Amino acid sequence: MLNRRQIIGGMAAAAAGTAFTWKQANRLMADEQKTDKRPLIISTWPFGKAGNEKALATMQNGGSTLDAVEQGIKVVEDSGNTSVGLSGRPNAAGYSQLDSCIMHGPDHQAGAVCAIEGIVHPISVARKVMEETPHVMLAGEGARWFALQHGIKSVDVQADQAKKSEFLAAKKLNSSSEAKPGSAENHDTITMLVLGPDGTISGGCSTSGLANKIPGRVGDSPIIGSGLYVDNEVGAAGATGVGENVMRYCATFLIVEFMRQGMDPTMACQKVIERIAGMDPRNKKDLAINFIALDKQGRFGAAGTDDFPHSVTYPGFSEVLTVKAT
Ligand code: SD4
Repeated sequence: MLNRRQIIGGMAAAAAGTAFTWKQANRLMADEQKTDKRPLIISTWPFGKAGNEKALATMQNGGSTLDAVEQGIKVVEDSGNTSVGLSGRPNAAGYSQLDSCIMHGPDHQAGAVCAIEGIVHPISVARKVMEETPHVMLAGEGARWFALQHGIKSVDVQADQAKKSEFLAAKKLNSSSEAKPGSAENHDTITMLVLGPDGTISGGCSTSGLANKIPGRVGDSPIIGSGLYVDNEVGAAGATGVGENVMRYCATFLIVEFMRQGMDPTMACQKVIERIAGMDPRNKKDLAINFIALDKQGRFGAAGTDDFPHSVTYPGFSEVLTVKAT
C-alpha cells in the first residue's frame, strides 16, 4: 500500500493532471486511515454507554447495524431516563410526547415518529415506519395508531397523563416553575451511530424532547438531517441539545457534508458549531447544542457548546469520553 507521502505526492500530481484523480487519492487516504475499530458505536451522554454495549452484543450475536441501533436505544428508553422514553420529563400540560427516528445507510432509508403518546419504544415504531410503509414520518395520533397496529408495547395514554400530573404535584412543579426551555437541566436525548464491520452505517435517535415544551412541539430529534443523518458513502452524525438551534441549520446534514469534503468527524462537528454560532444572534454558550459523528473509515468525534460527555464502544473498549466546549 502507498504511504501518506506517496498519496499526497500523487494528489499534487493529480492537481497537475499527471497522476490519479482526486477521487482516487481521497480513497487511498481513507484506506490508509482505516482502523479495525468495528463494529464502532458512538452515542450521546454517559447513559448511552449501556445502549452501546447492548448494540455491540446485538451485532456480536449476528444482528445487523439496524438491529444494534434499535436494541441499543431500547435499553435507554427502558432505563427510567428523565429525558428519553415515557419516563421523560413531561410537556407543559403534564404528559409525554416522544420523538424518534432511524436511518439506514444502504438505500438511504429513513423512518420517524413525532409527538407520539403512550408508546414505550418509539425507536421500534420509527423502524416499522421505515420498513413497512412508503412514508418517512408519522405524527401524533396516527403514529400511535400505527404503533398499536404493529403490536409495539404501549401504555394507556390517560393513565400516563395522570401519572405525570402526580409527578408534577409530587415535585411541586407546574408549567411555570419547571426549568426554562433550553436550560441544561431539562433536556437530553439518546442518539446512536453504528458502523458495521462491512462498512454499513445506521443511526437512531429517541427523546422526550425539551421538558415543559408546548404540547405538539417537535424538536430536531425526529427530523432527518437535523437530529440525525446517515450517508453510507461518507459517515453519520447525530445531535442533542436545544432542537430549535439544531433544526434551523440542518446541522447533522452539514456535518456529513463537511466530512465528505475531507474533514474528520471532530473537525466537522466543531465547524458546524462555529457556523451556527457565527450566524445565530444568541451567545454560543446559550445555543446548548452537541454533536457526535463517525465516518466510513472508523474515525469518530464529537463537539459541544459546553463540555460534552459521550459514549464510545468497540470490541475491547467501552468508555465515556468528554470533549471540552468548542
Ligand atoms: C429536543 N434535541 O427535543 C431534543 C432534546 C435534547 O438534549 O436533545 N436535549 O430539542
